[in-house]
Amino acid sequence: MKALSGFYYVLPDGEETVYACRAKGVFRKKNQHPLVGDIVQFDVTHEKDLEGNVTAIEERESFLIRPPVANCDQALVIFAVHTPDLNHNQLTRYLVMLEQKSIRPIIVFSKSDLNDPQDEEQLRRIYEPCGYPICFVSSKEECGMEGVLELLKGHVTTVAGPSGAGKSALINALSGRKVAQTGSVSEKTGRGKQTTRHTELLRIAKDTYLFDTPGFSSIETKQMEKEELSSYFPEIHRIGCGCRFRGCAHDKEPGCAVKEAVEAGEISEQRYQDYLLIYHELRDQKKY
Ligand SMILES: Nc1nc2c(ncn2[C@@H]2O[C@H](COP(=O)(O)OP(=O)(O)OP(=O)(O)O)[C@@H](O)[C@H]2O)c(=O)[nH]1
Ligand SMILES: [Mg+2]
Ligand SMILES: [Zn+2]
Repeated sequence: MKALSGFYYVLPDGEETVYACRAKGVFRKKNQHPLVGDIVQFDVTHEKDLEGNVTAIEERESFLIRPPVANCDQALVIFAVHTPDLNHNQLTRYLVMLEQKSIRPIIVFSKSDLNDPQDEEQLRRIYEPCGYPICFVSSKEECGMEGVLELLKGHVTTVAGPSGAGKSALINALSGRKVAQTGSVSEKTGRGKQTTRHTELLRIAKDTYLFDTPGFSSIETKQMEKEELSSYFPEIHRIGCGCRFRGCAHDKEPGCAVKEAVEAGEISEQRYQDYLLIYHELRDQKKY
């Protein structure tokens, strides 16, 4: 349920109290660590003090390193439009990372009470062609909660996004009580203050679990071949079948259906530029 200072908090099946466990020996040798969300086996060492040892980790259905979670089937990618200002490239890197791990992204634009009237339409134009659900929410004014709750029902979902985006505030608004600690956004730097320091699995309704996770200001997109990248952009992947050359990188090639779709407004210029930026990064890192 939670990992903190070398302890792994384990909730036995059907019980209410967690055991503080260590994970020794076997794991260190294999350089393996339990992740929050893991299904484990453990031995009780002190029944009275609720202490134990994790002895085995069951095979994971899915996992992420940033944020560090296991066994979630979808993710709320949470970004504010203002405070902190939306970074499209970072948002796309989160989406790519989730596609890479076969975890379904749900885009959540938070703090809608701070938005300008044209924001929603503009963002929908950019991200709707991806095909992911898109939600606009205000935790402060408790707007948009039903739509998100509907998408969460029966799932184990992680939140992901930069510090200060309002991930913990949204978890509190969704569950109707204060289960997660919230911080603030620095006026000086415009960044969040890294309030959530550990990952924790929270039950917010029957059969509905959410991970609260720490924010990451940068997600790197490295561990893949450049040829794989377009398959993690659903709208580019779909249209890319129509390019003249097989293996078209959608960069400078003639007869590129993707570039035509960008010109026709079917793929957003923003997403295309973010694709190219990451593509060139991957291409150049192979040079040395
Ligand atoms: N105006 C407005 N502010 C919000 C809203 N949701 C969150 N905030 C503010 O945004 C700040 C950061 O919120 P958190 O929920 O702590 O952000 P977080 O994403 O969990 O950040 P980390 O834990 O650092 O990763 C706090 O000052 C919140 O009050 C909202 O809907 N509207
Ligand atoms: Mg938080
Ligand atoms: Zn192409």
